[in-house]
Amino acid sequence: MQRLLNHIGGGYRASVSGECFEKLNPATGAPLCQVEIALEPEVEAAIAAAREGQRAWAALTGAERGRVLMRAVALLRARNDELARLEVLDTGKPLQEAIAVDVASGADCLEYFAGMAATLRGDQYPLRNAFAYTRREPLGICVGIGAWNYPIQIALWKSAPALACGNAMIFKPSEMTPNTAAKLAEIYLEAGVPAGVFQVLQGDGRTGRLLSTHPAVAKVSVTGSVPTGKRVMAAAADTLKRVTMELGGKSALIVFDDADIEQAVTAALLANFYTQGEICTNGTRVFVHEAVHDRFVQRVVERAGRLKLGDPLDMATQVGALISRDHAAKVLGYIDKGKAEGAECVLGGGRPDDAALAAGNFVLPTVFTGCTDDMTIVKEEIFGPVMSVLTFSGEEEVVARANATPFGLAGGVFTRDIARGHRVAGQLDAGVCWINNYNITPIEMPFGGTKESGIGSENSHAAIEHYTRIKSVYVELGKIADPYA
Ligand code: TXE
Repeated sequence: MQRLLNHIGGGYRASVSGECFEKLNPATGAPLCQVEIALEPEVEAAIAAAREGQRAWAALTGAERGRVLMRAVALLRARNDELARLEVLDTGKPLQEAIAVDVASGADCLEYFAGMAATLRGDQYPLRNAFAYTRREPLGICVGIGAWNYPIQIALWKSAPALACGNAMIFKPSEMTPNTAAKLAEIYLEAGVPAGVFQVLQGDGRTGRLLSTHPAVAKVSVTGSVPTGKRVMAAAADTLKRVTMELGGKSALIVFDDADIEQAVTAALLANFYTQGEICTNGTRVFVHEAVHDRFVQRVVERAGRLKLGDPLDMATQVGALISRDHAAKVLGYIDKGKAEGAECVLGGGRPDDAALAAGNFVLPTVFTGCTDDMTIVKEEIFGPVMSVLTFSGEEEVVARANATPFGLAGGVFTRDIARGHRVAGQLDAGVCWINNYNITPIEMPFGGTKESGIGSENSHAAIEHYTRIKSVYVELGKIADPYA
């Protein structure tokens, strides 16, 4: 079986301990590869290589860095389908999604920041007999810690702005999805990014912890669960590292009685069943105005019931396998809780009974109606294909209920009333809101959560702030005002 090594200093290196774990295919349960775990010696080697690589990388002009990164964009696009297949083997998501979105959106992100590299600049401040200017400087060594739902996209959302700004990045993919980040390291090298500037350390929480406590690391950007985010932030506090946290959510999708119901149904399907529901921004609390509830539910059930679940490598498949056996068991546990707490399961509600899928981590698209705010399925992040439908009658009421959660990642509002759309979006306690759409994350738009869903924004100009520091330089043009004269 293939053994995946850490990618350090421009190549694959065997680890000192040789400790490894087995990565399974979520759709079949079959072993995919052995993965070596990076521990102290590998972390130290990566830090040393990053120091050296970053010096050379930061010495280039932004335009020069951008040119190199553009070559990586071309390589990513040329290898789109091959990388998408690898992503499907790791994640269990449908190939049609991985081909259309995962690698392509990552490449778009890299293209955006490669273009921006040449535009980085400081400001100038006129003063009395003096002036000051600012330099926008890279932070040095940044660490990216990834989740398993969008592995290569996450690796690119973090590394693209980091590298464009002249930093080095050590990236630790989720132990569930080790493969595409390693390919990205190869692609960056082939494009001409110096050795040490983008490295991949494989491993679990131990590797992540070693990286997020290392004194040479200036910044840690994590995508993962809320508990992990809190642990990393605490670990990073000791050396006052900067942090960006992209964590979980339990977002509200609000459908008013004047909405285009068919559009709202499409959005609700995207917000709950795309990538088997394993998306942090998902609108899993679907608040539907009581006047349109029955029509909405009828169409959701009709359309969700037609979604094709099956082998993720089949281009016709629309719902794939969940990431792991444990995770599928957790999602099924939530479904059981929903039933036990009195919600009505109107679609799905278990595993498919197709014997060909028995070895994979498949869960049927599931819809609950009659949900109330205090139910476990309405309060906790499930991270699977489970939609909870709630009813409401008034705007103020629904905004208050939508905000009654410790999470603050995203929200959606469907209405034909322009003023109400903006008013509700303005009142939602969330980092990202969509009016008459859901889960669309163009690279030009800042992305990130508030409350326990996160800190800082990825993408857009906002990411540049997170991967650079400002240095002020004061320039005297006259004589020093001397208090001792
Ligand atoms: O996340 P973890 P997992 C949510 C979702 C899911 C849950 C668990 O609810 O069910 O998180 O997913 C690394 N120091 N999201 O297990 O455990 C770890 O190795 C440093 C939301 O993947 O948080 C992995 O690389 N790093 C999310 C990464 O952190 C540590 C997408 C995330 O792992 C660490 C996926 C430590 N102490 C899951 N402990 C989203 N926001 O999109 C773990 N890690």
